[in-house]
Amino acid sequence: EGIGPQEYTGIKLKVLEWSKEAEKLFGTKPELETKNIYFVAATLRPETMYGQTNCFVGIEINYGLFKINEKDIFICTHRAARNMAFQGFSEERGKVDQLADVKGSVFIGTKVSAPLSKYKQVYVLPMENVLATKGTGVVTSVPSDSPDDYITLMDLKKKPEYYKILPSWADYEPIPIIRTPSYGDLAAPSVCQQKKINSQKDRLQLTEAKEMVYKEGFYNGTMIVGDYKGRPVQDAKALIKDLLVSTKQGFIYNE
Ligand code: A2H
Repeated sequence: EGIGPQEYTGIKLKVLEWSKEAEKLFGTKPELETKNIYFVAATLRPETMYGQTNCFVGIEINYGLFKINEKDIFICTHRAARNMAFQGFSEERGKVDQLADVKGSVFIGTKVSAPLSKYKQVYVLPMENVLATKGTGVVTSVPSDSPDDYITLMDLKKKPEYYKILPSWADYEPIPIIRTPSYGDLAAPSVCQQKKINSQKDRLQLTEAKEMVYKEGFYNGTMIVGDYKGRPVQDAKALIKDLLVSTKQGFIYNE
């Protein structure tokens, strides 16, 4: 990470059906009934959104429901909502309108729709390494191209009861979306296997894997799905970011 602001693409994952716990808290609130509620994830790789298989939150992290305007409510950390309020998201500059404050665990099992993904509905699942201090505190998961996302999804598939999830919530396969000369069409799974990474606790190995996959994807990757199929990732990245923003499925978020 360099000096100066980091530009993320914010991705809006619309709530389709609350988890049992969230339903108890929010399902009967009249002020939420007519609203569009979104988990907002921050990503550096908008071109990978075709491969989303789920959405991650930290179970111990505090999240808020924030009123953005008359129609829309965002779920993210307070820190991110405050930054957004200073970036022109709220009606009044710097004003944060928080409707609820809950731990991430409440959301596990919530069904959402992820923009551009081949899967029409995906689930909110727990990840151990989500930082409350980065992005929105919500991470959208692309196991084909993110070693962190891949290994976390494998952990969840292996030990659903330990993570307190239903096996069906993690029953999604990585989608081949980018072709690379060195690691094929599923770069993250291929590098994780090559480096014999076993779980999301292998932090050092994962950091290396992340670097390898990121570089190969960015410099040598070609899109094999979606609106810019056949284009190099280097060109597709900005085009897909613009597509997400112009269709209001995403937005630019700086920090
Ligand atoms: B990336 P940087 Cl396919 N805690 O998006 C932990 N990780 C977070 C986070 C948080 N609070 N907020 C965002 N991130 C993840 C896609 C992706 C990402 C792919 C490959 C690599 C990759 C799908 N997940 O990131 O520290 C998000 O995951 C590798 C760096 O600001 C976001 O982009 O550089 C990235 O980390 C931002 O990390």
